Amino acid sequence: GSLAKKLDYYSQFQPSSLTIQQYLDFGRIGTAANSYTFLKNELLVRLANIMQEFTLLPPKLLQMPSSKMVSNWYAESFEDLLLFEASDASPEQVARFNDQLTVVLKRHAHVVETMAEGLIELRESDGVDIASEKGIQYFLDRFYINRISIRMLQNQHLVVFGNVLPESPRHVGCIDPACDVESVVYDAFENARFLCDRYYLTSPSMKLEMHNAVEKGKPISIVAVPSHLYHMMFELFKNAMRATVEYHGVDDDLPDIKVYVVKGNEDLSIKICDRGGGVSRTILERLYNYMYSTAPPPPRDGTQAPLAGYGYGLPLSRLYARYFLGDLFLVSMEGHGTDACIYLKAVPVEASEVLPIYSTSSRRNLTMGPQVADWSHHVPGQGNRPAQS
Ligand code: W6P
Repeated sequence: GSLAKKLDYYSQFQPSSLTIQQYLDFGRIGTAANSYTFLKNELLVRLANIMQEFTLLPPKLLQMPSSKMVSNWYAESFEDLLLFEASDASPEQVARFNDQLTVVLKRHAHVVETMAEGLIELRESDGVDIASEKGIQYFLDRFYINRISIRMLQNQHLVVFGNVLPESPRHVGCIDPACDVESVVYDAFENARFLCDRYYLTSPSMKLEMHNAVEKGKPISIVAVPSHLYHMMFELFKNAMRATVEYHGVDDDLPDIKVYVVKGNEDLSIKICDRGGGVSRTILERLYNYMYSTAPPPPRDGTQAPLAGYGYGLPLSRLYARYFLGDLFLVSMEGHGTDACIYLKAVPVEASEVLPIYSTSSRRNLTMGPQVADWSHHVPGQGNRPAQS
């Protein structure tokens, strides 16, 4: 139909990555009309690029009611935005567009939970082979980073040119041009600690060291989206606290969680070190795995949800870090503790959006069947496998 034609058309274009500096400049000196003209095209391009990949998911997953719901939301929003394709940038159109963006944002509010239900449905209905699991992991990383980027564009437009209020007068949209890293760290720590105390009746303390290697002795501030940084820190603190309390027991003295924040010329680095006993490398890999991390929601019978360990906290936190060319790593020593490292670009012109592009190579990554092993090792219980052609 005409929807499929438009999808084909818009998915031929690569999304335009913006740097955080460009977001900032546009928020300061851009006009509503220019923002509207850029956005109505760019949103269609970003939506089309990911909708094409959606169709390459394992058919079994696509048939699940939750996946169908999510896919329908994307189709509805794509069609809603197509209505503005040929319209001018008059104040009336811009106002209508802003109302439409508000509807779209709301429609997609629960995409992550709904996709997670789809995975549960899939697992319960039939189980997942390793090739499908790899395809799903590859897709969801791209799908969620695409979603982060689309919501960033929409929020930014609505705060700067619509009637959504900024968090503070200093903010440009959801960007803080002078984000005070120390206060975000304390904020995330205090809120994680509140949950930890409520759940375990105890919590570890934090030791924080700040090193500004660029402007020695000055507080560390960067251009950043504070809500993204908060999300990552809160998630890592919950995990570090849970490990610490569970490894040492509620009656023991708990070792501090040590946090280092360093600003260099290129990187802003944060390391969160716990002495919660660590995890083996086998388990560490699973922490980013959407399939493994998908547990049914905790019963609503008054039993408290555990502090951490369910849901998509870690894989999503890594996507928030990667979104503007940063990254998140976990380094663990089983029997001792875990270090979590976040790297962010300290220079706003270098912090560029990382966006999935629909192409033959993404198609291959999503649909390729199991590949013949090209590394040999012993698999317990299977002996050595016969050679395959
Ligand atoms: C752990 C497991 C983990 C994940 C993320 C952050 C900290 C920690 N500590 O033991």
